[in-house]
Amino acid sequence: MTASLDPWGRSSGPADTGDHAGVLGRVVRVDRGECDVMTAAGRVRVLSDSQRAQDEIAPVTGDWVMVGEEDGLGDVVTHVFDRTTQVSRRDPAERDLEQVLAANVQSVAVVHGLDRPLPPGRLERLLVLAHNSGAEPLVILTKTDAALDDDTEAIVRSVARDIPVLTTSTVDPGGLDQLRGRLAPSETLALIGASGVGKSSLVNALVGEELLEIGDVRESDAKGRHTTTARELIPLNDDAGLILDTPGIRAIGLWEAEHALDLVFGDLEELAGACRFGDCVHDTEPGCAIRAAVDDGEVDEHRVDRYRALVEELATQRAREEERERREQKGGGRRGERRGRR
Ligand SMILES: Nc1nc2c(ncn2[C@@H]2O[C@H](COP(=O)(O)OP(=O)(O)OP(=O)(O)O)[C@@H](O)[C@H]2O)c(=O)[nH]1
Ligand SMILES: [Mg+2]
Ligand SMILES: [Zn+2]
Repeated sequence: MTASLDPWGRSSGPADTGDHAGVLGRVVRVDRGECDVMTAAGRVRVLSDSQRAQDEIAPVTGDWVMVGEEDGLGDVVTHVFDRTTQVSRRDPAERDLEQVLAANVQSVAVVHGLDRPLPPGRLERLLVLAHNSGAEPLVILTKTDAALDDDTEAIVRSVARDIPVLTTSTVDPGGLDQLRGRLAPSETLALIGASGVGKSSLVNALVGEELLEIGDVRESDAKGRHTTTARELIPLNDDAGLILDTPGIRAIGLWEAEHALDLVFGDLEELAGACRFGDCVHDTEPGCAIRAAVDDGEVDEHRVDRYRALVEELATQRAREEERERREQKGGGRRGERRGRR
């Protein structure tokens, strides 16, 4: 079987569909226990309870899957193909679990509405999360028509360093064309960001119709109302790829993202290589190259603080994870073990 069964005839499927029985499709929407899968025969609603059925990982939006019939259950996801990328965070409800937000995307856009400020720490986290997925990160600043008269855009550009920053609005065809131009027909772009920043509005503007529900924002601080509740994959016009819209995220817990810190903190990681002690935490150790750079006014102390906090958070989480694995090995393993992705 080849990827020619791709439902849209353009979004590249799994490299090898192997000998799995059933029908190939891509998950376009996930709700509790059920999901919509686009197959060559159209969109089907299926049970996504593959964890129980297959002792497998649960499918998420963007996954390539096989759909088959199961006695008494109807259509179910019978297999989830390995992901080329996955956007994930620490589950806000269960701190020791990974929550996958999107799969098989080629780029991840951190979306921000210029009608509100963006704390640098929040952007740094979102960018690390985006980069950690294995996909290309970018920043989309929307609502240029309603922008606060402040320096948000400048702050964003300084935090983003080498990452592309696009500015647009739902009433700016130029910005929208630029965005369309970045997305090859076979590619998927995931949108992440806080509620109310204009993710779904952006999708509607790109599609050219009011496909997704849009919510207003609170007047006092432009906070959104969590209008979007499911992660959904939307194909744009034939020559413009697919977009994956997500609900606004509040908690941006990073998950096993140590190696992704270099995207926004590459200069600090390089400096750290010159610290006298290999395990320097850049606090009060003698011979700390990062502290020296702060003293010389070369790097911003607050940025160093945020970097140190992230390093520590990830190390703590890693230690907990290792401890849990040790416990589980003693206990004889568990069902539904999370699959490695790299
Ligand atoms: N002026 C202006 N308003 C916009 C623009 N884009 C979105 N909005 C408004 O911003 C509000 C929130 O838009 P949504 O698209 O629902 O935001 P969202 O990011 O999808 O929010 P959640 O689904 O809650 O995560 C709505 O009132 C939109 O009309 C824009 O470019 N300009
Ligand atoms: Mg939305
Ligand atoms: Zn140091």
